[in-house]
Amino acid sequence: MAPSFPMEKGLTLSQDCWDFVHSLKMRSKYALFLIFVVIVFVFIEKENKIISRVSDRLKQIPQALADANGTDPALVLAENASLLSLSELDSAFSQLKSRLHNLSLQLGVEPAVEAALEEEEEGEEEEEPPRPAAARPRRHVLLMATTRTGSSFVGEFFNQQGNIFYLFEPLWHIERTVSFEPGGANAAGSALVYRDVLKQLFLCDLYVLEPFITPLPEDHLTQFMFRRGSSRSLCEDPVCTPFVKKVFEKYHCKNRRCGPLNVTLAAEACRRKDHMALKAVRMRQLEFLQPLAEDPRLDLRVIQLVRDPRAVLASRMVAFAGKYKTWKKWLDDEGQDQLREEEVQRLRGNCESIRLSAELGLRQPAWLRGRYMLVRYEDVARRPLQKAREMYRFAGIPLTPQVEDWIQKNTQAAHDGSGIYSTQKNSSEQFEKWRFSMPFKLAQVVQAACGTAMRLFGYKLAEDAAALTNRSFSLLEERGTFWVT
Ligand SMILES: *[C@@H]1O[C@H](CO)[C@@H](O)[C@H](O)[C@H]1NC(C)=O
Ligand SMILES: *[C@@H]1O[C@H](CO)[C@@H](O)[C@H](O)[C@H]1NC(C)=O
Ligand SMILES: *[C@@H]1O[C@H](CO)[C@@H](O)[C@H](O)[C@H]1NC(C)=O
Ligand SMILES: *[C@@H]1O[C@H](CO)[C@@H](O)[C@H](O)[C@H]1NC(C)=O
Ligand SMILES: *[C@@H]1O[C@H](CO)[C@@H](O)[C@H](O)[C@H]1NC(C)=O
Ligand SMILES: CC(=O)N[C@H]1CO[C@H](CO)[C@@H](O)[C@@H]1O
Repeated sequence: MAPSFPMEKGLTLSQDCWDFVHSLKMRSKYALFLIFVVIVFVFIEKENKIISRVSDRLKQIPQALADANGTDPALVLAENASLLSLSELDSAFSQLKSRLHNLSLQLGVEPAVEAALEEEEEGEEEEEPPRPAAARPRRHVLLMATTRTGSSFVGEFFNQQGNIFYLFEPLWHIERTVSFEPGGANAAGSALVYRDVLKQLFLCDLYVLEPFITPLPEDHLTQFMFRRGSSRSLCEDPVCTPFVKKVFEKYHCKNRRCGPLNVTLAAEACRRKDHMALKAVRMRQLEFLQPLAEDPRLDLRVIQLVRDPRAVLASRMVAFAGKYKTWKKWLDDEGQDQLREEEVQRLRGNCESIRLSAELGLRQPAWLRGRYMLVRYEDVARRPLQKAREMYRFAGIPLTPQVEDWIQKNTQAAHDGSGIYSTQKNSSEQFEKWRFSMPFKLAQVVQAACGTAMRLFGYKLAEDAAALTNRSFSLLEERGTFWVT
């Protein structure tokens, strides 16, 4: 057999193959031949992947540099990639390789071995008996959403599970630091930075956030980790260090006092947990995630959360009133004023980027196969437990009673108008509340700008004001689980 490959890998493969053979009770020489073919095929595949990944790296200059230098935004954004000399590129690339290698050693995985196992698993799904929980591969779940889509609530589904390291909106720090001035970073530039930071975070390299935190952490200690309290993993022992002295702490743990966050302790906790999940409303374009989806160390799962754009706008106009002054003015002016075209354009742009990502995901290109799931807020609101089970099944992580209990507790009998935190029976009322307070002309603008996306997601258009407020007329088309058409 191919002697140029590491022993470990060969052994793992052939061991699995033997198990396979035994389970099928076919011990003829044909089986041996088949195994040989499979192994050779896997090896060729791997070689190809490595080569193409290397050439991808070389093509993606900003990414290589960002990775090599712990994602220094100044370098990525200020420099014109074409100005970089080849030698700079070379050294960035070798640093990147070394860093990635070190990271995978720290994680205790030999990337190639893990990848080989994954491929086996996929090919022989039917025959293989379920692995014990401890031997399950580490999963990395990205909850990809936009604001006001219920992503904090859905994020809790993962935050509440003890063996998942969960981070709440870590990209907030990046958005605050990276400037979006004309001539500076464009949307693609920021997406590249977001993507690279996400990758490092998934690898438990939490230090990558430090340059983006203000004030800069000293000694890897910070009181300014955004919404630390929304991440159980950052507030439990041993990451919660004893509280010694009172210092100004912008983001603190909810139920207990902890010392400033020690990023090293957090990174260690991240490595100890079986899985990793994070929620991000700032990563908009699915296509940018391809390098993460193809990284065998990550075994990425992307859950895209969407919501009726009419409800999203209604909710944003309340939550971010300052940003929607133009809209308010237009509504109050009894239609005297035209809504500024740029506002409509922005709305359309948001809807379109969500739609394009969803269409890409549903198309299931090879790199995303089995890694993408689309979830509607409305379905979560109506059937939270069922949707949680579907998401966990998709992620390949067993759902614990801990999470089920949390969902039961937090979706029952909260008649405080907190929307999603209401019972199933009442939730249809709650999640559709916007219908009864939204002026029809506002709904019309959204329908005109977002019609294509709405049709894709199964949000029915309201023909007139009566339809919008008609309780017996549902604006939701029922859709299946994964929506693969
Ligand atoms: C970046 O490169 C492009 C073409 O490669 C050039 O048009 C542009 O002026 C450069 N920008 C800067 C800031 O050097
Ligand atoms: C990787 O680890 C080696 C040995 O521990 C060390 O010399 C090297 O500097 C590390 N590389 C990076 C980029 O951290
Ligand atoms: C943070 O935690 C690490 C790992 O336990 C420890 O070595 C380090 O001293 C801690 N840093 C501070 C400033 O306490
Ligand atoms: C639904 O909510 C209303 C109050 O808004 C309450 O009176 C009613 O009992 C609730 N129904 C159920 C089934 O919980
Ligand atoms: C409300 O919708 C139902 C179902 O589509 C329809 O039968 C009914 O006529 C509508 N009522 C009004 C007042 O439009
Ligand atoms: C490894 C590497 O290139 N590190 C550099 C990252 O960027 C900072 C400036 O922000 C430099 O000081 C480091 O030398």
